[in-house]
Amino acid sequence: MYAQMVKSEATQDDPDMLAAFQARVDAGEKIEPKDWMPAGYRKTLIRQIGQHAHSEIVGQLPEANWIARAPTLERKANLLAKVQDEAGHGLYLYCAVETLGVSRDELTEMLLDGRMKYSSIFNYPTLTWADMGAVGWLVDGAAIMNQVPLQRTSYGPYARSMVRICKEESFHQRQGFHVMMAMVKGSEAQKRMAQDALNRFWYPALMMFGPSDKDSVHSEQSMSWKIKMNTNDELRQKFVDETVPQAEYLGLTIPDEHMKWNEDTGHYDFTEPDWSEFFEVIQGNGPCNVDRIAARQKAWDDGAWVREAMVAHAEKKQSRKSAAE
Ligand code: FAQ
Repeated sequence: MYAQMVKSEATQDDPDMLAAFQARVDAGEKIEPKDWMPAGYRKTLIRQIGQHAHSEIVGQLPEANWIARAPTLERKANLLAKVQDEAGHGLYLYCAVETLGVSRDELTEMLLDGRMKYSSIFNYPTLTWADMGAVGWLVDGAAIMNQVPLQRTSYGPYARSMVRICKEESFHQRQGFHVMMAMVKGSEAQKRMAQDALNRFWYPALMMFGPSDKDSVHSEQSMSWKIKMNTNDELRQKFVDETVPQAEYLGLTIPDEHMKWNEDTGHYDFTEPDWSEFFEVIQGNGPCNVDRIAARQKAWDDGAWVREAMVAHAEKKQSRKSAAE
């Protein structure tokens, strides 16, 4: 269905229609599901929103790892609620992407056979309880930095889904920071765990914003269509500028000896992540890629009977309705 739709739009991408579409985007109008859109716009949205939805769902796995081992009942309830929120975010985003003519089943199949990606960050393991603090503080912190501007993105269903997601992600970020505060005020061993979590998650968090602008394939077109509102490097810099003082407040050290406030630019100078590691991770060679996809594959296989039962029920209902007419 999706392939047919893109093909028919490609033949319609005449210059006048493209210019009229661009004028609507430039004027800040929202594009809605039934509006005409260039095939490339639809394709880019499906890629980005679908990848975002998969990230929310796969992103539950590193945290689910700690639900049964949370140190107190309160921490356990908070973590459980956070993981449930991520499931909700995945569902809003799958609904948003389905308005573009691709089904959730197709999206899942594309994730499982490697045609679609999910965020690089979720291919790193969560080794200690302090990682639950670091994930909330840094990973949700980076997610918000990227997603707040997306509330103004040009595609209506995506922009609207971002509103609630951002509110919930802000809460998650604070919850993570609160875990870090408790760790740094605890014993020496707890403080060391917090520093170790920051050391391991700092560069993977910076990678969440995507490759540096010179290597970003999609940014230019996505920004002109207002699918993206900022470049990857702009958001990464903003994240660094906001996070360094938070680390100082916690009494932790960012693992970057070149991190320095630059009076001239009004920003922190920092060391770029190791981009070869990033490209390895997004090609499937990170520490947890195999486990993450295996977990999603198992969930998909285990759910097959539910999907079959729902189809059988719908067919039965339809045949009863037809017989009564
Ligand atoms: N991971 O040309 P660009 C969360 C790929 S939500 C994997 O710059 P673009 C909540 C990119 O797809 C986190 N792949 O790409 C949570 C492209 O490859 P392709 C997810 C990446 O799309 C918290 C290639 O590299 N958020 O964490 C990544 O213009 C805690 C070239 O890159 C979103 O998805 C990456 N990090 O910019 C859940 C936000 N970066 O597809 C649980 C929406 C790049 O051509 C617990 N997405 N690639 O094969 C975006 O804003 C954009 O898609 C970017 C990438 C900025 C991620």
